[in-house]
Parts: sequence; C-alpha cells; structure tokens
Amino acid sequence: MTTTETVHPSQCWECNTYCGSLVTLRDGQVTKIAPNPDHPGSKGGFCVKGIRAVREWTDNDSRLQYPMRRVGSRGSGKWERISWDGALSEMADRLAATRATYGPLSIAGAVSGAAFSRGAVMALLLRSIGSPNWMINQDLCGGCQALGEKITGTPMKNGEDIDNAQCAMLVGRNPQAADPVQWMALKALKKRGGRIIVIDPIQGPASDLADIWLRPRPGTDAALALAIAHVLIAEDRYDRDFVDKWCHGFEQYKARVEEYPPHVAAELTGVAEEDIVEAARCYADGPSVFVPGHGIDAFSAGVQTFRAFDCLVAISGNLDRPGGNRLVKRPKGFRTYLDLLHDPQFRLPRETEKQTIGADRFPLWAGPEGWQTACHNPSVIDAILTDKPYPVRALYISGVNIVVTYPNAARTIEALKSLDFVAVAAQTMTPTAAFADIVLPKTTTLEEEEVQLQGGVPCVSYTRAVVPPRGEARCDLDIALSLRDKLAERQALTQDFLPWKDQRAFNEYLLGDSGITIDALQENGYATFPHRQGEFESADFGTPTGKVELFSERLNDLGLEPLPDHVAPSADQSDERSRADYPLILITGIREKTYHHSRFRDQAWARKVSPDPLIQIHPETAAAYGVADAQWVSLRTPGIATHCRLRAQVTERAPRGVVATGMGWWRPDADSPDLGACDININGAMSYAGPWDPVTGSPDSRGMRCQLTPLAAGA
Ligand SMILES: Nc1nc2c(c(=O)[nH]1)N[C@H]1C(S)=C(S)[C@@H](COP(=O)(O)OP(=O)(O)OC[C@H]3O[C@@H](n4cnc5c(=O)[nH]c(N)nc54)[C@H](O)[C@@H]3O)O[C@H]1N2
Ligand SMILES: Nc1nc2c(c(=O)[nH]1)N[C@H]1C(S)=C(S)[C@@H](COP(=O)(O)OP(=O)(O)OC[C@H]3O[C@@H](n4cnc5c(=O)[nH]c(N)nc54)[C@H](O)[C@@H]3O)O[C@H]1N2
Ligand code: SF4
Ligand SMILES: [Mo]
Repeated sequence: MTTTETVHPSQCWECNTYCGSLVTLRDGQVTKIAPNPDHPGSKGGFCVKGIRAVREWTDNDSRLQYPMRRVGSRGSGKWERISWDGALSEMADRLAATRATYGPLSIAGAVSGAAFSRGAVMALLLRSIGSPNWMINQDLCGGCQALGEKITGTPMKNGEDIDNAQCAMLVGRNPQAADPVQWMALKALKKRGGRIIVIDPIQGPASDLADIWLRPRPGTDAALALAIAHVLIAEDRYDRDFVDKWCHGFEQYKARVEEYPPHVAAELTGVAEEDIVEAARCYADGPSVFVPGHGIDAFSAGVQTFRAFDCLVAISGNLDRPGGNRLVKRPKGFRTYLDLLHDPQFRLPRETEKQTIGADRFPLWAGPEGWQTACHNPSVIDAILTDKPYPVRALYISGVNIVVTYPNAARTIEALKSLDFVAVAAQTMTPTAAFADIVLPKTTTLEEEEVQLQGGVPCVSYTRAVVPPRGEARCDLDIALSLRDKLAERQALTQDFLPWKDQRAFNEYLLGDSGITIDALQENGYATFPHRQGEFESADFGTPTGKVELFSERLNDLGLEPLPDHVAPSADQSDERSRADYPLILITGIREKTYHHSRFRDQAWARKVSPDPLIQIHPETAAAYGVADAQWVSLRTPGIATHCRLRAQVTERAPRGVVATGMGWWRPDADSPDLGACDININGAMSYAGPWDPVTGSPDSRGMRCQLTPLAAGA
C-alpha cells in the first residue's frame, strides 16, 4: 500500500498569537502539526495547544457530530439526534414565531471574540432577521485596549516591535503562558542586553526575567503611567517634535500629568517612588515597547488605564518607530470584520440600531456610532430576565461558552432557562450547550478556512481546512446561510445581508482588491504586503482632530473624562462594612499553558498537568484565614449570592492581601446540569452588574474585594 504525505502551511488560530503552522497529512489524516519558521509573525514560535490540543479537540470521542434536540427539560442532559434539515427547520420556526410575537429585536446572538470574522457572520445573520442585538465578549477581552487606542488615535494592538527594542515595558502581561512568540522575543531582548520593566502585582515568569519589577495594587496602573509621563516631561525626555506635530491637547495633558508626581503615584499604587523614577528613566532610554496584557483590560477603569499608557507611548516618540509600537497596517483593499460591520450596505436603519441594547449608555461601544456595534452583554442578560428595555426571547449562541466565561454563571443559566428558544453551535457539549433546545455541531479550526489580517506583524495569514468536517459538523457561515434560507421561506427576514455562497467566497470578499489571492496564501500560509512606518503625514489616526488625542474630543463630547486619569479600583470604593466582610483583593484570569479559556477541559494530558483550579495566596494571608496549601476554599465577592470552590496554592509569589486565580473551569464529566460551571468556575462567584467601564461597559475582572473560607475535606 502506498502512503502519501503532504505538508501544508497554515495558521493556528487557537489563540490570538496566530502562529504560522505546518500541517502534515498522511492519507488524509493529520499526523503532525509543527511551527512554520518562515511565518513573519510567529517566526517559528508555537505551543502545546497548537501541536496537540487542536488535533485532540477535532478527534476526541466527546466531539459533537450531528445536530441534537433536547427531549427532557432544559439542562436535563437528554437529547435525540436529528437531521440538519430538521434542526434548521425547527430553529427557523421558533425564531419566526418569536419575531412575529415580539418583533425582530427580541432575537439576539452571541459569539466568541476569538474568531472575529465569525462575529461578522453572526451580526449579519441577526441584522438579516432585523435585529441589531448580537453579543461579542470583547467587554471581557481586549475591548478596553482596542477602544482606548481608537479614541486616542493609537491603533497599535499586537504591533509590539520587541525585536528592535532596547526596553520592553510589560503591563499586566504573562507571555510565558499566553504568547510564546512574545516570550521568545523578550528572552532574546534580554540576551542582547536590552532591559525589561514588568508591572504586575503577582510574581511570575515575566517578573523573574525583569530588570525592574513594579508591583502595584491591582487596578492602579493608570497612576503609574501618569507618573512615568511626569518624569519624562519634567526631565524633558519626551519627543517634542512628535508632540508638536501630531498630538492634540498637550497642555491640558501636561497639567493632568503634573497632578501625578512619582510620590503621589507611590501613595496610590504602593510602588516605591524611586522605583517609578527608575522605570521612567529606563523607558525614556528607548526605543521602548509597551507590551500590555489582559491584566489592565476588562475592568471598570480599563479605557482610562489604556489611554494613560497610549499617551505615554505617543509622547515618548515610540509610536510607529522601530523598537516601539507599530500602528497596525493593512493591505489596500482588504476588508476586516469591522469593515463589514460598519459598511453602510450591511447596516440596519439608524433608528433600529439606536435600539441596540446598551447603545444609550455605551454609544462608543454599541449601536450606530459604536466601535463594535454589538450589545452591552450584561444588559442583554438583564433584558432576558426583566423584559427591560424590551423583551429578548430567543438566543443563538455560536462558539462562546457564556455560562463559563461571562460573570455570574447562575444568572446566565437562569437567563438561558427563561428564554423561549436557545440554539447553541459548539464542538463539544459545553455548559452553555447543555442549556440549549437545539445543539448544532460546529467545525474546528482544522476543518474550516480562515483569512486573517495580522495588522501588527503586518501580514495576512491563512488557515487551511486540512481535513473535511468530522461527522456532520458545519462552519458558522454555512449554518447562517441555511438558516437564512429557512427564515426567508417563513417571511421572517428583513433583508439579506449574507451575499456569499460559501466560506471561500466570504474569504475572497475579505481579500477584496488587496491583490492577495487564496492561491498565494495556500502556497505559504501567509502573505506580506508593502507598508511604511513613521509616515504620519499619510497615517490615519482616526480621531476627530486627525491627531493623537491626549485630550479626547470624543470623550469630552460625551461628558466623559477627556484626559487620562487614575480611577480608584472598586476595592477602594467600598464601604467599611464591605471591607471587613471582604478583606482580600481578587485577581482573575491568569492563563495556563494547557488550556485555552474553557476549551480542552476534556483532554486527559491537560487535566494531568493542571487538574484543579488554583488560587494563589501569600503564606501570611493563608495563615490569617486558616487556609492550608492545597486545601479547597470557598470564594465570595460582594453583590452576588453564589460562591465558587478553588484550591489554595500558598505562595510568596502573591502579595499579602491579594489572591489570584485563573478562569474557564468546568468538568465535562461532572454530573450536575451545569457541568461544574457553578462550582469550580471563578465566574460562579463574580457579579456582572457593574461597576462598568463608562466607555466599553466592561465589568471588573480584577481589583474587587473578596473573602475566602477554608472548606473541610470532601466539601
Ligand atoms: N495558554 C493560553 N494562552 C492564551 C489564552 C489562554 O486561555 N490560554 N487566552 C488568550 C486570550 S483571549 C487572552 S485575553 C490572553 C490573556 O493573557 P495575558 O494578557 O497575559 O493576561 P493574563 O494571563 O490574564 O495575566 C496577565 C498578568 O496580569 C497581571 N495582573 C492582574 N491584575 C493586574 C493589575 O491590576 N495590574 C497589572 N499591572 N497586572 C495585573 C496578572 O498577575 C498576570 O501576570 O491570553 C491569550 N493566550
Ligand atoms: N472572570 C474572568 N472571566 C473571563 C476572563 C477573565 O480573565 N476572568 N477572560 C475573558 C477573556 S480574555 C476571554 S477571551 C473570554 C473567553 O471566552 P470564550 O470565548 O467563551 O472561551 P472559549 O473557551 O475560548 O470558547 C468557548 C467555545 O467557543 C468555541 N470556540 C471558541 N473559539 C473558537 C474558534 O476560534 N473557532 C471555533 N470554531 N470555535 C471556537 C468552542 O466551542 C469553545 O468551547 O473569557 C473572558 N472571561
Ligand atoms: S500560541 Fe499556541 S494556541 Fe496560540 S496560536 Fe500559537 S500554537 Fe496556536
Ligand atoms: Mo481574551
């Protein structure tokens, strides 16, 4: 028997590192996934999830392979197999009925932030039905960075030029687990004599590598950024030329920065004054790259915090300069998912979009002027449960595990249970799919084709569908197109906003007139395109003044704070009683190499490496609350009745009084209807009810108060 072996350049998009990969196929089976050393973004970087987890995720016994309909009550775990035609017909019947009774706005959709083009597909499906209500979990991920940068005029996400930097300043970033490519680049920088500043309350691999480690109280980073700017301006070490030509509002900004001399920031953050000055001088000796992470995103002062750092990058002259932070680039004629969302030909009437849930309160995020156009997610959960501002009665969820990854798991489940109809597309039976009426089997990233702009590298990358979908799995676009047809038959469409015949046509539409073809992408797995750095004459800062806005006109128009500022974290805003009841400060979301959020929880190797959800606690704090190493504890936060269980890891790497945990925990083999999502998941103990960032509507994922109670063995 002859065997044929072929190697295909592709791209892993299991996380937003988006590494170039080489996939080996033997007789149609994936036998190996390895890094592609030629990829201009990842340069040979890769991780165990790309090598191993994706294959297992595709081939696992627990993979959903055909559509299913619930036969017991919602969440009872009883299902029957149905055909695609049966599933889509039933879904269309139910959505058409909801639309007829309550109107199109009563139907909502939800997607993951992990796959942006999928977000556009969901949004355009909903818009076709006549509803502007779709949810993307960017309020919990990256939204504060992206919108802060957009408002400031510094769109530089993922454009960190560590390779050419002399100094890297990591703020709330844990690249050793979250981004192996960054981690490689940082180690190389260190090796060639560059310096690393790490700003992080928790000791970790990055702070172990650092020359200067600042350890602020969680949620106080903006004060550090302002104090560093203070030193740069006071010592005349900022880029006057860039400021004069390209920055708007320097005088007001300077006045704000004068309110934050290092000793004031020291008071607010708990970092020693001389360490702040040393970090500022190190950052001033550029070129310096700002490397931000989730540790300063997704919290109620996220946009202000990012703006404080964005302004620092700008005034220090590190914007779009080698060794600094690149402005994101794109090939002319290429369309991103945001272009699709904002293209007038794909929009509902303005009056309809103004009714997007959350658009009244967060207009820069949701609705007709919104950056995402998507809903404010916690307000959708509220609408489901209260009918305010109007009823939301049906939900189609694809590729997002909202029961696990949205705060307040019990309330999310209550909302799902109260709906008239829920459909979930997923690859495995997640705690979210468990509460659906209809479950649709979804393709994995080995089975679907994706075209992805990596504007920070910059390049366009290509993910090849290397194997056919397993069982009857389908990709999001195919599901949306079939559903659209069924809805059209039932006169339940407002307009057809899905003009593509299949995923290939959709991807070709994204490539547009860029001159990059699918053929070229298949050849290498990526395509580079001409671009220039530092040409600000032709740069589009995208702000009302056309400059980098240290003083934001957009925020000012909305009556929001136009200058970057320190906002006291939630923990400091609570009253004395709450301080007594909830004496500790909580950090959530620290990544682990094994898992991607809630994914891969059914993989034996990963569970062996990381069997339980851990919470780091300082030995003195542990002793004060009677907590022993490896003991299970109950964690509570204010404003929510439910708790979660975690396993104590007593370590000096956590500061006194601060406890830190991960996210995404559930157990596929748990025998409760929620599969452990209300038990070992940090979001079982967190409220989604605010405080919210005034721009993005993000809730606090850190910096709030909590209490820990040791549990007896077996509890
Ligand atoms: N293996 C793996 N990789 C992933 C993911 C995954 O789930 N698994 N997820 C991907 C996604 S979507 C994301 S968003 C990224 C997230 O990855 P990162 O951006 O690296 O974020 P985290 O791992 O949450 O932790 C960041 C660091 O912030 C610190 N931190 C917490 N609070 C504060 C604070 O108030 N101030 C400061 N200065 N620091 C703070 C924490 O101690 C931690 O060291 O990872 C991506 N990569
Ligand atoms: N308390 C707390 N909550 C958090 C966080 C935190 O730090 N603390 N972090 C937040 C962050 S940064 C994020 S990104 C979210 C993650 O939240 P989610 O997006 O919900 O997390 P995942 O587990 O990655 O994805 C859920 C499901 O979507 C499907 N899926 C996800 N990505 C893809 C994809 O690319 N293709 C396909 N076909 N299917 C996909 C899979 O079926 C998977 O089971 O959680 C957020 N929630
Ligand atoms: S870091 Fe790992 S999971 Fe993320 S894209 Fe690269 S190989 Fe895939
Ligand atoms: Mo994220």
